[in-house]
Amino acid sequence: MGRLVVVSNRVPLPSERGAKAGGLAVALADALQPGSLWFGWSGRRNARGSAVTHVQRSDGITYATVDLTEADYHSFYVNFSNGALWPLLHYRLGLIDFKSEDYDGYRSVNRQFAAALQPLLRADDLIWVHDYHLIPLAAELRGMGVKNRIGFFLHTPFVPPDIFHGMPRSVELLTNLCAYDVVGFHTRGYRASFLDCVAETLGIHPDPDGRFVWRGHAVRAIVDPIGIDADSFAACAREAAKSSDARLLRESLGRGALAIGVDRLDYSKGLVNRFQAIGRFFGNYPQHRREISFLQVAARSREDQGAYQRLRRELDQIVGDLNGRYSEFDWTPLRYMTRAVKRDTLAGFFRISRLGIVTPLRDGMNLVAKEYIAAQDPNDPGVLILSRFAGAAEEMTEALIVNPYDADEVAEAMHIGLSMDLEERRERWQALYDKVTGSTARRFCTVFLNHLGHADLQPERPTLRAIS
Ligand code: GDG
Repeated sequence: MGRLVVVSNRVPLPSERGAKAGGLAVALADALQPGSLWFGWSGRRNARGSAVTHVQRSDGITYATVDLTEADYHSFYVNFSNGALWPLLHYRLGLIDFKSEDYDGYRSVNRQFAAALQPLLRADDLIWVHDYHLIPLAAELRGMGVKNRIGFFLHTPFVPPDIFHGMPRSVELLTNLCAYDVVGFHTRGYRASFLDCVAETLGIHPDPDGRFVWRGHAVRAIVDPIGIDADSFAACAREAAKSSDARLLRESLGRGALAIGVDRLDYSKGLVNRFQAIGRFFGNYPQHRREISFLQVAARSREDQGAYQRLRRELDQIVGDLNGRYSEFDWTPLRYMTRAVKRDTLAGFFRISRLGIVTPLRDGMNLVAKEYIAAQDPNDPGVLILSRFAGAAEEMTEALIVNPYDADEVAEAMHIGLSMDLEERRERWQALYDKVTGSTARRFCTVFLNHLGHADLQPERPTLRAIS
């Protein structure tokens, strides 16, 4: 295989990794061998924009980044990527704020990225592009004569045609995806939605393996669920559960148990519904008051967007109402933090929690569900409550699967989880742990790169049909 070139919107520069190290850097750790290149945005905004490429090396890996102008940052990143594509891909058509000038900015930044990346490429590089910010990148690179294998992985869900076409310029975005050799999704459902869009919109009928040809170019859509490095997370949790932070947290609970939620502060994560369900739980099951405290860590994100500012205000109010209503002078039902907590500290908190609450309204995968399972004590594991609308629910069927919109159902799952006997907790946890350790970050990378590097991308049975 040739050199691996990873492209993502934000590059986690080694010099900047702090408390919130994680995400893509952890997922790709095994794939990023010395000699690899990681390209993307530096996170900086200035007047020069992408004119200069900054290069730094660490552990044999080259990190090449460009800056964005203030105008590009707003149109490409804030307005189109996060203000239009993100809600679209999470089924929230009502939140889409589409402006054609933002779309032009999105295309322009993808062109700038392609122009900055192209001179750095070698003929046999394998290029792996990540996420919705960069859908047009392969089309731009192809336009510049780049013939390398290029793969794309979408970290969010993909939506059915009726939703997808709610977005202006959707056909252009779809055909842009067809400029990749491999397009990866977390679940069978997302891939099916993409292939439905291809069939309905382009009149092409992919074969059962997700292969099709678009304008002479062979494309393959694959299912490749992302995972975590479960062994190292479990080891980290074992140590962190002995730390002073975990001890202080446990002491603060008295004889009560802990339920934990950890999410970016994002409307897709279902925090409003979750807090309503917690209120319903204490209302419907008063016997559990004082028996359990909820801890929600919701690190602030995308704070320059109106939808996120409104969400934060709404959550502040719900937390205030809930705690005002149910608190006792020596017990708080819901502890709510909007700043990030260190990764190993979180692992320890997961381990000492009796319930893990993961109830997004939509989520591509949700790694917290996997981390919670990896962190548990095998002798006394906690119970995972998981939304049916998280990609993780396709695999993690032994969790208590809930509809996050149904406050009564989520409250009941909390009651069931708290009342569950040790034998059932162990059985469920073991089955989930086997899945989490079998579908790791390493496997995710290997599967994708095998398809990108070795797959015979010629469709076996291409079937082309024009729209009549
Ligand atoms: C996107 C997709 C998909 C969270 N708070 C803190 C913190 N975290 C860590 C978690 C976890 C990661 O961030 C979040 O991953 P998720 O998967 O839950 O969600 P997104 O950030 O929305 O990620 C998602 C993912 O891409 C991968 O494809 O699963 O569906 O939306 O690792 O533990 N880490 C630290 N402090 C925090 O306060 N250190």
